[in-house]
Parts: sequence; C-alpha cells; structure tokens
Amino acid sequence: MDSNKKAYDASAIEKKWQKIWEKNKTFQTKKNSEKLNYYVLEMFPYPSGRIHMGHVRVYTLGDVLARYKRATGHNVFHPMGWDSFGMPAENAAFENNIHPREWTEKNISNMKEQLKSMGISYDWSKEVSTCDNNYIEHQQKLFIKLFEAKLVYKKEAWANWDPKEKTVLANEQVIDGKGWRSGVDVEKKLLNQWFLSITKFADQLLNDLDKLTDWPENVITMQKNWIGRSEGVEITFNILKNPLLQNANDKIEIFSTRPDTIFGATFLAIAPDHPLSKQLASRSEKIKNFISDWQKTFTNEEILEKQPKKGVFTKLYAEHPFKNEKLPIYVANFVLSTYGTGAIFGVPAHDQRDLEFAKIYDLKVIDVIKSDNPRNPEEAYTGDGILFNSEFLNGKTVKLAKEHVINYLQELNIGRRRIKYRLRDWCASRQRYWGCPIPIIYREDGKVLTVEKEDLPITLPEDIDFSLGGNPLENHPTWKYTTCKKTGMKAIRETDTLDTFFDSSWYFLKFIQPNTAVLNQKEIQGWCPVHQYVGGIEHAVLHLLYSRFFVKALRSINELGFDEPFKGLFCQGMVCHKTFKDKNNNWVYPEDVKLKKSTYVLKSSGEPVRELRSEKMSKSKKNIVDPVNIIKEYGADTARIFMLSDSPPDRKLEWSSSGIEGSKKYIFKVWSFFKNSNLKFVKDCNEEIFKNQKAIKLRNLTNSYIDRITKSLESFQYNVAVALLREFSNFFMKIEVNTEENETLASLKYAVTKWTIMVAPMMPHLAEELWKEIGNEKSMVCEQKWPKANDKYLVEEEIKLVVQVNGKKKFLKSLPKGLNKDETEKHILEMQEIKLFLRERKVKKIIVIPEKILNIVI
Ligand code: ANZ
Repeated sequence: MDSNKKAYDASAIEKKWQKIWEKNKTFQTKKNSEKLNYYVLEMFPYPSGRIHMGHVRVYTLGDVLARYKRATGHNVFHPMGWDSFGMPAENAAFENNIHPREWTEKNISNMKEQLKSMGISYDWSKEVSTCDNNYIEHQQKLFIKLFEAKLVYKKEAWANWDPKEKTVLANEQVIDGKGWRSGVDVEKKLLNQWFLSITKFADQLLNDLDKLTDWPENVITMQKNWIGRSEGVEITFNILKNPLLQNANDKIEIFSTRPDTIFGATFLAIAPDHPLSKQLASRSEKIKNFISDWQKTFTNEEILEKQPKKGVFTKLYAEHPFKNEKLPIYVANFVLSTYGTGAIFGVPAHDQRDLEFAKIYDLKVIDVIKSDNPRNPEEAYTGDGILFNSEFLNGKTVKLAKEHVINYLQELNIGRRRIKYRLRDWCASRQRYWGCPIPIIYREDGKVLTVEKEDLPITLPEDIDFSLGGNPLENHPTWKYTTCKKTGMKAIRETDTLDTFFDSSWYFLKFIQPNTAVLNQKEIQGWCPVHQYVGGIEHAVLHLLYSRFFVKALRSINELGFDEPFKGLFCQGMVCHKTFKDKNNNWVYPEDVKLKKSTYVLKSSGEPVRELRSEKMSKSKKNIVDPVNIIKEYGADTARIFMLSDSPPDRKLEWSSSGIEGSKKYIFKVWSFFKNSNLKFVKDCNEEIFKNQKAIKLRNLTNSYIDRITKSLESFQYNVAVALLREFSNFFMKIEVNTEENETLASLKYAVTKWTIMVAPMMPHLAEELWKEIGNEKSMVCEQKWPKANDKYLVEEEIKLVVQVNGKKKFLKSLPKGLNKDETEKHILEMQEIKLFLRERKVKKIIVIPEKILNIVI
C-alpha cells in the first residue's frame, strides 16, 4: 500500500470543520424534552487579549465532557463569555491612552478567535460579556432586589488609601506597604462602602457543604475554614473605677473560644478601633499616637500574624470574675475590631500571640493546662491536658472545663454562649471607573434611593479623564449630577462601582437569558444547578463562596428555586514547564532555547543556559509556551490530546516539546493507517454473526475497550481514557488482514468505527475527517451515538500482566490473551504510562513470561 500519502494537514482540516460546525449551528443549545439536560460550564476568562495554557487545559477538559454528554444523548448547554470589567483595562487606559472599552473589545475579539481555533463546542449564540449594557441592566435590577430585601447595606469600612494617587487600592496593589504605582506608604482610610450580607447565610453556606458530594474535598475544607465557625463565649468584665472613665462604659465584653483557660488570663486587650480605644484617645496623647500610627500602616490578617505585637497600656484594670486579681487593659494591634467583640482576655501560657505580647510588656505568664512535657518558655501550649492552678476547674479536661465554666458564667449572668464566624460581610464597593455602576442616588434631603426601573441601565460615561487621579466617576464634570424623578429634587449618583466578583457571582444564570434583563425561573429550571463546573483551584474560596451566597440570597427572595449553583465541581491542575536562566541569571523563554548534545543553549548565540526545575507557567519566570503558536504549528487536536494524556486532569501537567511531538507522531500514524486501510469499501455488518476467531476476538476486545473508556470518562479519568484509546488503536493498527478475509475486515471496520466515535470528544477535527475516510457522508458530531458495550461480548479476552521494575511490582496492565514474548514486550513498551515512566530511565534488560510477568531492569 502507498504509505506516502499526504501527511495530516491539521490547520486546513481544523479550519474546515470549524466552519462547517459554525454554518450548521452544530452546538447551539437544543431542548428536546425526551433527553436529559446537562449544563457544562468552565470558568469564563478575563479578556487579557491572549489565551494561555491554563485556558487550553480547562477548556479542553470542559469540551471533552460537553461532547461526550452530547454523544450519550443529552441536551447539552455549553456557553462561554467574558469577565470583562476590572482593573487591567483601566491600567491600560492610564498607560496607553486607550479607552477601557476599546481595549476590552479588541481583546475579546482576539481571544474569541483563539478559543474558536481550539475547536471547543461552545454555543456562541449565548455569549455574554459583563461590561455590556444588557448585563449591566440585569445586574442593577438584581442589586435593587437585594437592596430592597436588606441584603445590601452601606457602612464605614477601612480601605487602603494611596495618598499620592488619591485612590483606594486593592490588597494586591499594596507591595511591602507601598502603593504599587506611586511607591508611597499606603494608609488606612475609613470610607462609606457597600456591603453584601453574606454573614446572614453563614450557617447555610457551611451546612450545605454537606450536599456538595461532587466537589473536591480540599475545596470543601477551604470553604469551611474561610467561613470559620467557632463556638465560644462572650464574657462581661467589670472595669475598675478610674477618672479616665468619665462617661465611658465601665464594662467590657470579650469573646473567647477557650474560657477553660480563664485562670491563666493576665491581661485584657482591645482593638485600636474599638469604641473604648476611641474614647480613651481623646484623653491620652499616647493612645492617640498609637492609634494614628496603627492607622498609617497597611495591614491585612496575614501580615498581622507575622507583625511584631504592639500595644499601649490604657491605665485601666478589669476585675477577674473568679479571683481577686486586677488585669491590665491594653490597646493592641493584634486584636481585630471585626471579629468577635473586638476584645480579648490574654492567656500567654496558652496562646502564642498573647505570649509574644506578654514578653514585650512584661506581663505575667500563668500555666493552667498540664502537658506531658514541661512547656518551652518560648512557646504557648495549645494542646489538650488536665487543668491546674484553676480552683474549681482543677483536674478537669479542657473539654469538661469549657462546659463547666460556660455554664457557670451563664448562671452568674456574666457569660453567654456564642457562635462566631470568621466570614465577614462582602465589601462590593470599588472606587473605580471600569465596573458596573451602583444604581443608587443620594437626594438633597438626605434620602438614599434606588434608581427607577425605567431609568436602567445606568451606564458609564464614555468621556473620561484618567490623568486626574482618584475615582474618574467622581471627577467627571456632569455624570454624577441628576434629579429625583418623583420630587424634582437634586440628587447625586453613587460613584462607586461594583467589585467584579459581583459580576461573576451569577453569570451562569445570565447565559440562559443572555439578551433579556430578567431572571425567568422557568427558563432556568432544568439547566440549573450547573451539572459540572470546571475551573481553577485559585477560586476555591471567593468566587465559589460568592456564587453560593448569590443563589441562596436570590432564593430567599423567591427569585430562584434551587439552593446551590454548582452540583459538580472539578478543579484542573496547573500547567508546568521547566525554567531556564542565562549566564546573567535572567529568565529565558523555552522557545529561545535548544538542546545541543544534551545541554541547553541559547538559539541565538549558542551560549549555555541553566536548566532549572519545573514550575507553574508564569510570565515572571518566562516558562510559558504560547498556545496560539502551538495550535498553528501542531494543530488543536494535537494540543488537546497531549493536554489530556499526560497526567490526571486534577494533577499538574508537565508541558514538554517531546510530549507534544509524541502526540503529533501518533496522529500521523493513525492518519496514515486510515488513509491506507480502504475501510470505506468495507460494508458494515452485524457483529452478531462473526464466526471467524480473529473477528470474534476483535469484536470482544472492542466491547471491552468501550466499557473501560466509558467508565474512565464517567469518572473524569481522561488521561486513562486517552491511554486506552491509544492502546486500542495500536492493537487494531497492527492487525494484518488479507483482503479476502471478509469477516475480519468487517470486524476491523466495526472496531475502527467505535474507536472513531470515542476519540471524537478529545480530537474532534481528526475524528470527523477519519469518519469520512471510513465511508460516512455526514458530520459525525451530531449523528453518532456513543457506543454501548454489549455484556455478552465482555468475555475475558484479556489477561492482567504484572509489570515489575527491578523485580518489584510497579504496574498491573491489561493485555489481550495469547500474546507471545515479543508481542507482550511491544504492547507494554507502547503504553503511555510506561513510556512516561521510562522517559528519564535507562532500560538494561527486559524479561518476559507471557501472560504472567514482565520485568524491566533499569
Ligand atoms: C482566650 C484564649 C486562651 C484564646 C487561649 C485562645 C487561646 P478562633 O478559634 O479562631 O475563633 N480572639 C477573639 N476575638 C479576637 C479578635 N477580635 N482579634 C484577635 N483575636 C481574637 O479564635 C478565637 C480566639 O481568638 C479567642 O479565644 C480569643 O483568644 C482570640 F489559650 O480567648 B481566646
């Protein structure tokens, strides 16, 4: 046969099929009442302008699922859109003098082209973009609904303030306490901002995690920790009389989760912005200065943990509730006003922060819990043990002592059991231009009103000046001035815009009605909750928690009929690559490096470069490979199959040029097999009637592969599915048939047909082309049903072979029955997992006992 027929021209073939799918509206959502609905969603991207390998991985995973579900007879909804508000657009406007909208739209159109070139089966007729007016209108309506339900409110909150740029900064824009652009020290500033009442749902958000049985365990744990439920007690301490306390409250409420340690308390501490601190500041210069210094330094909770503990003595003392002792009260930087009551009792022996503080201010340390070994004086003991030094609690365990003391405090009426959450209400205000305007006006008589429905959407002004600094909406000459329609009174618009997390908290609902600004429960029903959501672990907390909150909030006001947004969640692993540095210690792009006699050198100068360890692809380390170039050079199918085959989808994936080359070779091999097979001239026939042993064996094996490939796809083991598909094809590509053997030919066609259908979710373009090659007219995507393994044929045509490495069992592999020594070795060495294992190892010898053991000596 002629094996020199033209090689597979990926680019031409992929473009051809993408055009056909688009023309035939192949992936538009259809609702067929006889089929089950299935909503596959991948996290939508920020339109930075170029897709990266992380996108390629997550969108390929989602696409395999969407195509598989279509083939198994589901109505599939698979939309895509753009998280298009946010800071980079505003930065581009500032730096390149281009309007954020123009920048964003250009990026969207580039990225859409790139996504299309990957052959992902999106229903582009449902595309949404969060900066579009219809999205804004819909979102403003939702904001008003939440406002009316008292689930959004305004309050004062600290913000990071850049005094030079006169603007608020996000935490990530503060670098070592300085503004990222200005380089000046960032201050704290109290601003009146909009909050969402997520804490009202804290218990539901926590308890309903139990329902999310198709979520990864680590995400559930992260959500639990973020919500942070603590059972404890609020205790009232009396403050001893002091002239400083004129008019001030003489009691102080603290929150503790360790009331068992109360006999070890040696001081009280309050937050710098506790009301008592503020009162005392008006009479004490020292406290005033402490608070103003605290205000000047930027902190978040992470920094706070590591920062040196600092405080100032208030000259006040509190009475210990159970013993005759007075406890000094401090204002301290490590006490947060936003947690518990903003005040604590300090137990240096059993809390590390308290111990560090006590050392600096020379406070007593009283041990009250016995540990097995004497306590290291530098370390607080936080474990379990038996109480001592604690009067009526002596001899009790921590647990019993807690119960006992809480009951006693309640009896005395100075303590109350409390459950506190670490979760805070969500501040959704941003003092920025490129975001969704908040539909609120402030009337001149002081009333705060929502914008009338017929005036929505409130859109952003286009003529905007970024050179002035500060909030562009605030600075705009006319935009914020308006009048109240009902009364004719003057009013001012809210100039804060919404955090982009607000936009992404409900976009999965918007896809269902991309062009109408209402949530129609009937339309949403049947699609939601999203059956399978796929995205990055970096969103394990905020985005996923906010979306869960949104659904619960909308349900509480009867806008939705379900209580969790995403039934299944899958988090893909990182895409990694080796890193390289030149002789000056600068990072070097992989594409500028080549291998010369087993060392890496610069392509340009031939100078050697150092090969360093593999890390997550990132611009800063230059270890990125541009998917656009890869698709151009190798084709989308090659990129897709490599992405899927290298490692389990939830693990990290090692990008390598040899890996992608390997996938390309495989595709060429399959292509030339199909081209040379002439299977288009073989008639399909009923597999029931096979009589010839060869045909029966191939039929049975085909059914075994159908069974195993289906199971791997159902359990998200896409790498296993790819490995099986390769194994299956390697098997049938080796079969030698005589053109006279009609039945064997028919069984080969049978196997090849099933294989082609099953490979389609992974390599859709190639599969279409091969489908034609074996004599079919129409596009297979919409026509072909997923094959079902026939139990009858799942007879043992296989054996399990133990693969040893240096005599130790390492793998267990299925092989067809009846292979001799050479065949066994050949099959095993062609297996993906084995290849990967042997990639960097040297094989000395291979010993085979057919159908039993293969031992690789390395
Ligand atoms: C006394 C004590 C003794 C505490 C001890 C701990 C260990 P979790 O479990 O994370 O909820 N705390 C209370 N409010 C605080 C605030 N606003 N800022 C900083 N710390 C605060 O933490 C609860 C514990 O953190 C509480 O229990 C309190 O210190 C401290 F051996 O009370 B504990």
